Amino acid sequence: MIMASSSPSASPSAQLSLLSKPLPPRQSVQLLFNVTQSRAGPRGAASSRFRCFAGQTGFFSRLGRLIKEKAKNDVEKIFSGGFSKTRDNLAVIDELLLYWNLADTDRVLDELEEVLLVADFGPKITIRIVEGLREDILAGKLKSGSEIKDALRKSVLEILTSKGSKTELKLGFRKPAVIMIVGVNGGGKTTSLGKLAYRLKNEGAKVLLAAGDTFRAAASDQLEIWAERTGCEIVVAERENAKASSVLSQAVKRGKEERFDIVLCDTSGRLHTNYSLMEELIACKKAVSKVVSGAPNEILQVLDGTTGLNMLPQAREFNDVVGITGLVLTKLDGSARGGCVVSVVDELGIPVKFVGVGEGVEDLQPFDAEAFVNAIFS
Ligand SMILES: Nc1nc2c(ncn2[C@@H]2O[C@H](COP(=O)(O)OP(=O)(O)O)[C@@H](O)[C@H]2O)c(=O)[nH]1
Ligand SMILES: [Mg+2]
Repeated sequence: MIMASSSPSASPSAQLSLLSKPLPPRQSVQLLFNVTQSRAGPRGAASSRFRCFAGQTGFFSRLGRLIKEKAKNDVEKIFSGGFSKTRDNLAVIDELLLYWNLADTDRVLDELEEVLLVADFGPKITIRIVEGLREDILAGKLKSGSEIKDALRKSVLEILTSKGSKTELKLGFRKPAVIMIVGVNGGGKTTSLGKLAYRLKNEGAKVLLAAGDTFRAAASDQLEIWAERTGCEIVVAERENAKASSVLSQAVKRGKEERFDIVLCDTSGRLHTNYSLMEELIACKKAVSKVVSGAPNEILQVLDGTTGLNMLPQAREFNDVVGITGLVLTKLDGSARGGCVVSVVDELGIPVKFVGVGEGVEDLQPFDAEAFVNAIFS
């Protein structure tokens, strides 16, 4: 096993966090948390949140929480870039509702249905939303275009929060926490892993990358670039045709010995229909759990947002085989089909934990249902 080491210092942009200079992991997390607390104002909610997470398992809870909290500060970015195509697509709704009157209800709702389908909300959800609106309009509960729009936003938010509300990373309490990234080829696994490493590192975690994509020679080179970019260490296979499970196992062993906080495991892309490759994922999961009990703490499946509803069978199959704890929906910047986020959560009941909104190091947003709804229906 070659343990390639990258530069230990964070890239200049990595230091653009709330800290002016890098601090040791524990200290920086604590410091950042205090900043979050003071931003939240003097009200009780923030201080009780602090007490609640200050136990022995505090580090990982705080980390998962912090990353989520900070998403709220990133909302503007999602507005300005991430979901712009979806938003443009849904902007027709405003025009539709501007001239709405009761007599016109059927035509307006038919058109609304079409707009939602084009944005990939999926037939089931689209019908549920539109019929819910029709009922409320006919019952006299919604009396204007803006009330209808508010009701539409509320129903989307309700779907997202009732089925997929646990969007924080759950990292357990043993070090290192292990996160495995899985999915089909080209979906954005390696890129998302790199962006996640950047976020975690910025929050003060000591992160180790594991190049578990042993099928393609170029795959570990790609991950090494991310290791350099984010200032993280990396473990790569020492020989060709190494088993992915043994690379991941070695990485987690090193993570344990050297007190890393988190090991991020990349894996090869595989079609959900390829049985032997899916078996390999099970082997990876087992190998990792032998080193640290309870690991992997998260198995995140990366889904390509541009494939829209085609991602559903893929996600179901991966979930059946390895048990997916969260989804990462990528390439939502390039797609007008952001509504698929809603169908995926509703159909699978698996929370979307992150969304990819670009190729840059900062283009991975922790998923926040309210911010998402605001972004697409602004
Ligand atoms: N626009 C955009 N491109 C992305 C995003 N995530 C990944 N990509 C691109 O998708 C391609 C495949 O990504 P990669 O991480 O290699 O996929 P993998 O095969 O699943 O590991 C690369 O060109 C990435 O830059 C995203 O959120 N937005
Ligand atoms: Mg890859």
